[in-house]
Amino acid sequence: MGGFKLTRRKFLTGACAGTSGLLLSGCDAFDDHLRVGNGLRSFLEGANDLTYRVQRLLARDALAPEFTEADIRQPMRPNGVTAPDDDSYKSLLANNFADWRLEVTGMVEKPLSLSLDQIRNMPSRTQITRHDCVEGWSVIAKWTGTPLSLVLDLAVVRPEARYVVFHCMDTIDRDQSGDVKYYGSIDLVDARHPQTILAYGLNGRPLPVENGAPLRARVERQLGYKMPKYLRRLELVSSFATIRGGRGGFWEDYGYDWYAGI
Ligand SMILES: Nc1nc2c(c(=O)[nH]1)N[C@H]1C(S)=C(S)[C@@H](COP(=O)(O)O)O[C@H]1N2
Ligand SMILES: [Mo]
Repeated sequence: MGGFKLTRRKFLTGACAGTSGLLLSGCDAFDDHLRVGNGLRSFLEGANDLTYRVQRLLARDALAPEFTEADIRQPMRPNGVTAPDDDSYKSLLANNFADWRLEVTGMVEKPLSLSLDQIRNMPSRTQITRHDCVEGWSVIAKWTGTPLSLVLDLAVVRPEARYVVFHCMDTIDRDQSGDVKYYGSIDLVDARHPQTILAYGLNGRPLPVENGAPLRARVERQLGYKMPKYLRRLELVSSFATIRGGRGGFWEDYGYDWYAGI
């Protein structure tokens, strides 16, 4: 444990040495915050990834790179589940998602149930970004959707909420309790980040089934597995205790990092 702390301190000092004078003062403050007994320090030690700690303190609002139309050189590659064979999904699809609703539940003042039209009528954002999968491939594509922050504002998030959990419609696994549908989560900093959108459009067309129709998350500063497709419900929580294995996502419960910053 002592060794770990030393390594982390060294890393942070190194990270600060390479930055501008403006950020150096931030680094002084950072060191000060790391004194034993400081509340921030115990929070940091509870977080599960160094990138996460550094990003949250030094680059909360940094934007992921955006590209131009000319950079879109191939179709978006589908991955993971690409054709949910769940009956409930197939019947929603057969009706062009007219009966689909996005539920917003948990630690909110106003639980929501939004139709696709309601979501499409909200202000939108279009961004051309690079999707990086943990398997080692990347694709640049254009995504259109509603900023997640607007949906959270409509639902009025309670102060004790810390994470948004995404509940999906596709079965990714089966265990002793039955079908396991894909699930994942992000914190409220990423949830309110300007590039975090609930996307219904891909490369100028409606989002295809293989890429997550009718609605999928785009969380541009993290790897692909942090962007759940086939959304059906957003749940505001203060911990992952009630979310299956307790680590905040399907792949996380298999041992992947919860924070997959790029
Ligand atoms: N519901 C759901 N979301 C998911 C997955 C999945 O299997 N099911 N796979 C994840 C992974 S690993 C990646 S790389 C991206 C793939 O998105 P794409 O099909 O648009 O390429 O979706 C992510 N979100
Ligand atoms: Mo992935």
